[in-house]
Amino acid sequence: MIARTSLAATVCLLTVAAGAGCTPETENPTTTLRDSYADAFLIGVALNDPQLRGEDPRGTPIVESQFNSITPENVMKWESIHPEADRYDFESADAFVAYGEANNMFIVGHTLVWHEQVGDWVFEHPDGTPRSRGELLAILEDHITTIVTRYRGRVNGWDVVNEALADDGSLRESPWSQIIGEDYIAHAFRFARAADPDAELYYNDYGLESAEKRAGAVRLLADLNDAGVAVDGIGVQTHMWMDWPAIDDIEQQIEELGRLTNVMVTELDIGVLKDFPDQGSADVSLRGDGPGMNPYTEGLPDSVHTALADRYAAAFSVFHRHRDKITRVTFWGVTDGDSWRNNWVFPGRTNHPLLFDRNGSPKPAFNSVLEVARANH
Ligand code: 9MR
Repeated sequence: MIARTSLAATVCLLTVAAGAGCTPETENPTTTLRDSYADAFLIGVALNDPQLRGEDPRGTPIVESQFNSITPENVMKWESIHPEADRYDFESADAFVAYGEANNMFIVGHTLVWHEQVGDWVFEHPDGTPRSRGELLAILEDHITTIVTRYRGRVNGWDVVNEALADDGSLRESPWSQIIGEDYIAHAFRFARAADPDAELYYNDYGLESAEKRAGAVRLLADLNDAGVAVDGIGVQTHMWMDWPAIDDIEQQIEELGRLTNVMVTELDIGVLKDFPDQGSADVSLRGDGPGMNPYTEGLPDSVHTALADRYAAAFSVFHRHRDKITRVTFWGVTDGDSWRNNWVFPGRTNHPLLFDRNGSPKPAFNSVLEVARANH
């Protein structure tokens, strides 16, 4: 558990969570994440359903005080917003956009095209036979046009295509690539651009710290450019572990991609548990088990808090150094209890990957992120 040396420091930690600054004698003056990095990049966060309605007593004060950009963790995914061929459900997505506007936040739409969380009806006829390329393109156009038009001028940027690359940098085998072919990506960007010419359009993926996969992203951006398709930025998800990736690889990724387009860190978190089964995957469908895979069900030891704080500081030092290339850093969840990394890769697995603990209190990692900004001023 966190060792708290004085009541003043404890009060400080709690008031920071509620958005107020404080200056206990033991600490530097505290400010918020978004203010600390105001001259570097936006600081975003992914919201779950209660949070996007401002109805999470623990998370909402943190969201409204610490962040200036929001991404919907799930409610704009295909199966949520377009569950059946002739039925869209905009209720949660509407609430998300209204919440972002009410709080003057930069609003990101996530995600228009992905191979996960999309119903079989998209790719198959009711009798199970596959759709043709023409049919699937028409469905894709209807989906993107309907959603992007609805939020035209309100959603500032879209993750248009998510995770289209395999780990070796080749095009991922998915119903999108198998039925339409690799130009499904170019088509998706064209449909989105036509529906809202002023929105920023992004390609988003994980694992681009690996040179092999990143080479695929570089090829993809070049191919899109050759096809006359403008991409406004690349999202590097940055789902980290304590020992992966090397900080130098993060830096190389930002430098290399930053020469081509804007870079956004779109899904930042740092898992404190054993990476499984292979380094750098954020594949939600992974399942597995093994010894030593769930050591912190009762809380995080001080030593791991400190190591996590150091790891966050190292990452933010790189982000800050490359603030000319990075437009936004978004955390994938508000508190540890909200994180997708719990129950992954087996039920009951307890992770602690974010800056706020399960009570909504800032962790040492929160202060270390603020400290990087202070030190660089
Ligand atoms: O955090 C999301 C989790 O709640 C969902 O169950 C899961 C499947 O939709 O997606 C998680 O978010 C993923 C994101 O949309 C794309 N990159 C990987 C993220 C973590 O798996």
